[in-house]
Amino acid sequence: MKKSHEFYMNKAYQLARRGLGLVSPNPCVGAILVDKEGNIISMGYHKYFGGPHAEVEALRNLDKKILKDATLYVTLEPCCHYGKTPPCTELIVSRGIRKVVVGVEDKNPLVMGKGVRRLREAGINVVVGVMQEKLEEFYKPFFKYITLKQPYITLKVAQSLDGKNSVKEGNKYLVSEETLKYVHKLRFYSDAIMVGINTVLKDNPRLDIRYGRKKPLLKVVLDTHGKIPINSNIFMTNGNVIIYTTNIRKKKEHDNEEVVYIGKKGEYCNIQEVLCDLGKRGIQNLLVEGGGTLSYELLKDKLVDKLILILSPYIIGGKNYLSFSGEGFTSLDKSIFLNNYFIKKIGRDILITANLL
Ligand code: AOF
Ligand code: ZN
Repeated sequence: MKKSHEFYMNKAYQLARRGLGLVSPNPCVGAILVDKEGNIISMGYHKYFGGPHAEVEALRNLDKKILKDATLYVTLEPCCHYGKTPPCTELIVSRGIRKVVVGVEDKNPLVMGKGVRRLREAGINVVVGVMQEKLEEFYKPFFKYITLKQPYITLKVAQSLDGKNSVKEGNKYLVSEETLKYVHKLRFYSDAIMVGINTVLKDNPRLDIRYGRKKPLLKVVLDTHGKIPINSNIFMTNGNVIIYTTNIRKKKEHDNEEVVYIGKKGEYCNIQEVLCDLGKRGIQNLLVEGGGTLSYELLKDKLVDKLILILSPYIIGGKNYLSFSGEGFTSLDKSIFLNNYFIKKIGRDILITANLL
């Protein structure tokens, strides 16, 4: 039996999600083909960077006779340009498909409505904007990257109820096992993970993926004065490390290390310069994991796209280990206010997520 556009688009979206963490800086895209009775006859998704697009995967090995009456559902507007792969619009036209349902228009300047126009010019019936809101949200990182060449920034902070991210004898995790698994999934979905030097000095984190699916992660440290110890754990784990510093005496000391000299802004590395450099390197999803100074500075400069705040039900007290430090805002008007947020419980912890931009 035939189902709604939303039903099939949701299937395509679930497929698209399988590419999370694997296709960047390209977008995750899913496509399904439905026959005139409403049966799903084929599916495809973008599996790896530079690989075939979702539409190509879905149309593979199908007879033209079947395609003539089929509807193609695709989460993102089909491309109409020659990139690493040929335009999907031409494939769709040449295979004789007569109906295409698109989730959202692509904001890639090379496409931006031109894909839909090309299909319509070829006489194809095109519907645009199914599950639009959800997909606009899903493609935020890709749309930011492709229009501004800057990474989408997710700030993840795990803290006690009273806003402390550690304790003096900090040898145990603040958060539960379930939360750790969630955090490692967030890492998998990211292209790079960034911390400030104080986090390296205090916690000596590994910043790798230890739960679930694994991949090498690019680790980024903002180390204004070039203080990172040579034997820090992040050099010992899988993946490269970039140290951004203003200190030209700081030299590369490991095979997996790159030192990038940048300018200063106030007391710190010029973060805009860092973000442009990461964008040039194809980093679309940047996960920031503290510490207090970096978290505060990013919020103050309105650079955080998404905040993920994890509250672990401890009260620690004291003056140290603040998960947001820096100078602090001097009035509520200037402070960060979450207009809209979403709350969920994971294990014994509370997860708050909010879009800030
Ligand atoms: C993808 N996968 O399934 C779709 C994309 O260099 P190319 O040929 O891989 O083209 C990349 C662009 O194609 C990308 O920026 C996006 O605008 C469009 N659609 N890309 O990687 C897909 N449908
Ligand atoms: Zn394409």
